[in-house]
Amino acid sequence: MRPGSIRLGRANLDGLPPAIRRPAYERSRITPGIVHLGLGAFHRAHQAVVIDDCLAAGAASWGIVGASLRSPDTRDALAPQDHLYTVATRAEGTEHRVIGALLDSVVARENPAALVERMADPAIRIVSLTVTEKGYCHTPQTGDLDERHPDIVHDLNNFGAPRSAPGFIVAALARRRAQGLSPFTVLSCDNLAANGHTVQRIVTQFAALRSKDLGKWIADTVAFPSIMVDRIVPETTDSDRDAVANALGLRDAWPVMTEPFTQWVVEDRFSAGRPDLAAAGVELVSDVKPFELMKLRLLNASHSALAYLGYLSGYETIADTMQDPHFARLAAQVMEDAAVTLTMPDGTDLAAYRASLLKRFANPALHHRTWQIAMDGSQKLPQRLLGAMQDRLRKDLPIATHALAVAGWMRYVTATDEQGRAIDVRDPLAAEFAALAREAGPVAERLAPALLGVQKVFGPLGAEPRLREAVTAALGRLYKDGARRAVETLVSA
Ligand code: CS2
Repeated sequence: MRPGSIRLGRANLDGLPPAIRRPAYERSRITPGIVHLGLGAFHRAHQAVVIDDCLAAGAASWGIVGASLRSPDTRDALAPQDHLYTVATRAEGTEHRVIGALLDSVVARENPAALVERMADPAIRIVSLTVTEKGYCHTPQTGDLDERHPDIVHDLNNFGAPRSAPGFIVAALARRRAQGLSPFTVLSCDNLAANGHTVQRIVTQFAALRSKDLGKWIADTVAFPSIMVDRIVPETTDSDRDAVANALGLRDAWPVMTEPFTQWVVEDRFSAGRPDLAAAGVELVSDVKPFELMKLRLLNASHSALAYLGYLSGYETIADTMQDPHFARLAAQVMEDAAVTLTMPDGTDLAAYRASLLKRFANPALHHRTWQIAMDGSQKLPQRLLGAMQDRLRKDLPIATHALAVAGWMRYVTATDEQGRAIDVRDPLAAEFAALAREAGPVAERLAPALLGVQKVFGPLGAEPRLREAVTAALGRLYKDGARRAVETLVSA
């Protein structure tokens, strides 16, 4: 038989090669305490690994039920293997670990009422989310619920059978309140600015549209801790699946690939208890904001800069991009410029953090595509790049580096690359950007102001004369010289 033609599952865990780490607990005794919305690769390589450690330390009532909001793909891949899957950690070598923390999975679209019911189960004490920035149905620039978002309009009219993450949370909380149950903690694990506060605002705004009392009850009783999460998790490819099958001698339909580094900083405010996260390496703090901003403005900002400008320069992955010394310098410069906008608690070594990010980006074992990170820029720009630009302008500091990154995004969302080929732009506002680009033509003086006028992304900052000037000049260089030369010129200045 071909190696890996038998499927990973409960029955063959004991037969795995000795080098493969497996759940260090009796899985049949584990019961669910967490419902997680957004069962993607990031959750499975990050939070689920931490929970796996908690379960091994004896926290048997904190297993995870995962929900995909739309696609059945993850459930279809994992259900036949008893929801076991492999995390492959890649650097010089690869380490494999089979995770058992995920006990079950559901597809919200197939039966939304059943998911609401599961979330309302008194055993569930945490509802966590990784639904990506756009999954919050909010306006990234202001942090408010987008009341005209089609999913929100739908959910207000179909309260018991929602589609959106805010819709599910509010429906389940309403159910708990009606049954006299205490609420669960809502834990947003996405890269939003002040994620806990932001999701609290979105959820209470949604609830208040339904009923004032419900909105107030949520505001008064539900905890929304903010957190900072960090682990680089590229999309799994078929060759990754083959490599994992070779290591396991069994087929895993959806393993996840990641790096050795992992970090989770959590505000310690839970309304219904939590597992002993500190024992599993989580940093519990009273205020996570400085760490969140540090990560968004150093890691994610330079990631986005590398993604847009690297993609335009023909680089497929972040590691390829980092091999070009000018781009490595660009990433360092984005971080350096952002660092002066941060106020960190005593003892934080920002220089060491920056150096470690550059090393992580350069990890050649991770095939992290620039195209993947380039996705959903409209939802990412404000917290990654624009906040730092605003702070630098306030201090009268130059913004040329960040302006080139924003111009790279503009050039990218025109949907035509430097060779005239189409770019597959994935963004909720892609059609609006393409229309603006068509109207403006490839002329920086027309395109930059047109895109800066998109309020949902730029808000009032788009009208700032110094920002307009810097971004227009950078876009002009991209059109004239191309992204590689423009980056070289910037970092050599
Ligand atoms: C990336 C992040 O896709 C992206 O936009 O910048 O997913 C990044 O890899 C993670 O935030 C790292 O923790």
